[in-house]
Amino acid sequence: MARKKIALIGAGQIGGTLALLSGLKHLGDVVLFDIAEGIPQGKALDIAEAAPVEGFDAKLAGTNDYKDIAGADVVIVTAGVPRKPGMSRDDLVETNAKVMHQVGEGIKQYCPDAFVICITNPLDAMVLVLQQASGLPPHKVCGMAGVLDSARFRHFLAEEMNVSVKDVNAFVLGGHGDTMVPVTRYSTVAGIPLPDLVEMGWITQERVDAIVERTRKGGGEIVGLLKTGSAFYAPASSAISMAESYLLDRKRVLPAAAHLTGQYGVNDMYVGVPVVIGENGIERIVELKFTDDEQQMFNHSVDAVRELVDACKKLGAL
Ligand code: A3D
Repeated sequence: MARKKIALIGAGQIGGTLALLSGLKHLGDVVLFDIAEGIPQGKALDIAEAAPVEGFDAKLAGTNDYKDIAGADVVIVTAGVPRKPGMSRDDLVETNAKVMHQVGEGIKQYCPDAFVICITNPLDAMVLVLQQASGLPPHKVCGMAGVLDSARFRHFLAEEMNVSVKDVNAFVLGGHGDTMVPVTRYSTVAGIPLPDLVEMGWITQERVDAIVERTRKGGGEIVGLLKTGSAFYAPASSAISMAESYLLDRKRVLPAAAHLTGQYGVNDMYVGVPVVIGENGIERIVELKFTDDEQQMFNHSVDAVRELVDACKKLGAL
């Protein structure tokens, strides 16, 4: 059986980490694409030279030519600009929408059968621009944010309760911004929901509230520390778990920005919801029953995404 091919559009901080993780996890051959000359070539060669030490056989190539992504099974898109301190994700709309158009054209021409995962911010709007520009069916194009936001939530909860991160499950839904919705009722430790853990005295409601707030601002916390860019290790790990679920048909249930057609009362927009990812891409959208409070928070988050989509429409990007 031929090796799978993973195309990484954008060879920056996340792109380079994605390439290394793809090698370490034996996902397939990797092509790193970037408009910057030398960067994708240099990173590909550097990671190829790690392969004998790590013991993986993937071929790694760097390129500035879209034709080299031909036939890719998975495309992960990080092309664009990240946030600097003081910037919100929304400040990136104009620049990154143009980039999504170029990337969409490249995908349309060279790998129309790929499963595409967008990471470029502002995520929920950029994935819609990318899907439309690529012409791929919506179930083959999704956005990574929920796995990362949930991983942040899981990390903070595990640290607080002094338990293994493996046993902490959590869902963060809605748009990838400060209005995202960490759903505490569906967040568990070994199957025990957070509200029960509060009753059991494992964690106080005040700490849960503080962790929800820290999760919402998790990206900004890292931007503030790094000063020159945004998070890249955890975003790369998160996207790789989605790619793996597609390539290995694992049918994992993960939060992802998916194209909604009426679910959760949302139409023709990408918003973070739980989905099943398998060999057919986004195979199912899981519709949770929200409480009134949760529905209100979710609607508020969807409104923030709608504003970004409208901004893209004004710019002529959609
Ligand atoms: P960075 O290290 O700057 O890499 C971006 C790369 O894109 C650079 O190497 C650029 O040369 C390249 N690039 C720019 N324009 C183009 C183009 N037209 N075609 C191809 N390549 C191009 O950024 P990063 O890797 O840290 O972040 C990448 C994106 O991910 C940014 O938009 C971030 O805001 C976003 N991000 C999203 C999340 C989510 O959870 C959704 C988390 C972290 C970062």
